[in-house]
Amino acid sequence: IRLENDLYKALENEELTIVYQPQIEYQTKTIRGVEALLRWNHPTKGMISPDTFIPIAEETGLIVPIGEWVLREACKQLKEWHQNGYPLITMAVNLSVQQFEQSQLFTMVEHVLEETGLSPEYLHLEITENLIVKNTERTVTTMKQLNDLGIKLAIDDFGTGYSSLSYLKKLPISTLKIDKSYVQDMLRDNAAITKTIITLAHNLGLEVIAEGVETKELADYLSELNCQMMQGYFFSKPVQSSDIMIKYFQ
Ligand code: G
Ligand code: G
Ligand code: MN
Ligand code: NA
Repeated sequence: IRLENDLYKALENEELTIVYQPQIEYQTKTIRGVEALLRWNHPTKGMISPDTFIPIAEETGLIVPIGEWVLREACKQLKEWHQNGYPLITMAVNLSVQQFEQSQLFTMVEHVLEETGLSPEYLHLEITENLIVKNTERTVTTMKQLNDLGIKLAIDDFGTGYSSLSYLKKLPISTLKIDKSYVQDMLRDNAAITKTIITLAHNLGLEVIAEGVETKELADYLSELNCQMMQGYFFSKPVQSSDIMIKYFQ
């Protein structure tokens, strides 16, 4: 209850910040995008992980204003980088199921893009298989509207949910993000699941991103398997926007 009350104040007290994790094309060693990840700098408890407070935000409905804030800040940041002449990278933002249950989600996203002047093609929205399992008329309509506008949809933590695969042909999905648990298992088992996801993505004409890449050995292995897009501590932890500039745009 305490944390819940604190979270109500966190937005207006400007205790929330966003860090960015690069998405790297390994073959060319270039940054192609970043993922925006929320952080809460609590006044007395210090940094609180999203794994702790996102569930509270989802239960209380606070994820709706918080999610809108993240989207606006992330789009503003990317537009600023583009305007400064930095590489035309993309911005990935995580969306919770509760945000999709809002009938205004599409209008909100459209409005944020207009307001920030960011072109929709640079925005990637990450959803999970939980949303796919729901498969309500509203979620399907919203996904199609977002896609029609030019926004790309990525399935986060792919392979960890309980959905069937048929949605990949029916819904406008652009990208599969291989969950870090599969990526990190690759060197221990025969990489069967990761290999299968990469092949599945290629056969369906989807992009594939490996998450949780922590070593060069893993990066080289993924590259051999024709998965070039990677995200993970081997390249960078999620960092402040200024660190992205210093490290990648100079
Ligand atoms: O960044 P890690 O940095 O600890 O993120 C932990 C979890 O929190 C991940 O599952 C991530 O998807 C989720 N998360 C981080 N930022 C956001 C956000 O802005 N919105 C939502 N819905 N989830 C987020
Ligand atoms: O949105 P998603 O559930 O994919 O959130 C990504 C999570 O993975 C965040 O908590 C982020 O900080 C974390 N992460 C990113 N790269 C690595 C990595 O290389 N190793 C591990 N263990 N976690 C990572
Ligand atoms: Mn994510
Ligand atoms: Na993930």
